[in-house]
Amino acid sequence: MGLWLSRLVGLFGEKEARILVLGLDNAGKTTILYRLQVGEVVSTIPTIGFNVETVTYKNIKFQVWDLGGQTSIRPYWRCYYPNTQAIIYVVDSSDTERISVSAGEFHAILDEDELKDALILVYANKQDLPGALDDASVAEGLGLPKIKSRDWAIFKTSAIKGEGLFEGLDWLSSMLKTRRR
Ligand SMILES: Nc1nc2c(ncn2[C@@H]2O[C@H](COP(=O)(O)OP(=O)(O)OP(=O)(O)O)[C@@H](O)[C@H]2O)c(=O)[nH]1
Ligand SMILES: [Mg+2]
Repeated sequence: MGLWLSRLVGLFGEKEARILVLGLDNAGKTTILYRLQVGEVVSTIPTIGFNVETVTYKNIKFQVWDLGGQTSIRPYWRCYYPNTQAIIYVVDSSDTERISVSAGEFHAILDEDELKDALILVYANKQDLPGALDDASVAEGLGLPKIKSRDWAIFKTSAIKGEGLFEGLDWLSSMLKTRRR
């Protein structure tokens, strides 16, 4: 497609965006992917490798990559970084013991040159569980308030109840629409 035509499609038609869903193992990434795609809770097993699905929302075709979060496979995340417009970083808000481990992985992502322009959407997931940290506490735990040079947002979610997920996509789609590509 010619450049002018692709710009025209970008203006009036469907826009596409490549999104990576990252976060520690058991955060709820795969559950979130299928909640967004089919609107249901699916039963999951730990992801070895990835799942990829297309979610069309607000006239944007999101190509959503859900990567496995176990320690031994986190080094492979970087293979998926090129051409990524946004990261959805998922935190198990009830896993208070590992919030600092999650923060470490999160900052490693922010430091990646290939992701320097990527939007950062954080899901403080598992809000339905007792003792879950709220969004302000998860933000604090990740060191989000100190980040001034990036576009970021945090949303409270429960993938099980289906809450908060599309509010996050609303933010992403409005941010993506203001960016020219
Ligand atoms: N209570 C509750 N459980 C959740 C929520 N989201 C996911 N889970 C559960 O958490 C467990 C792990 O979910 P997954 O979606 O497989 O986690 P993951 O982040 O994909 O894990 P890896 O593939 O190992 O990286 C499953 O038992 C889910 O049902 C939530 O919002 N609330
Ligand atoms: Mg998974």
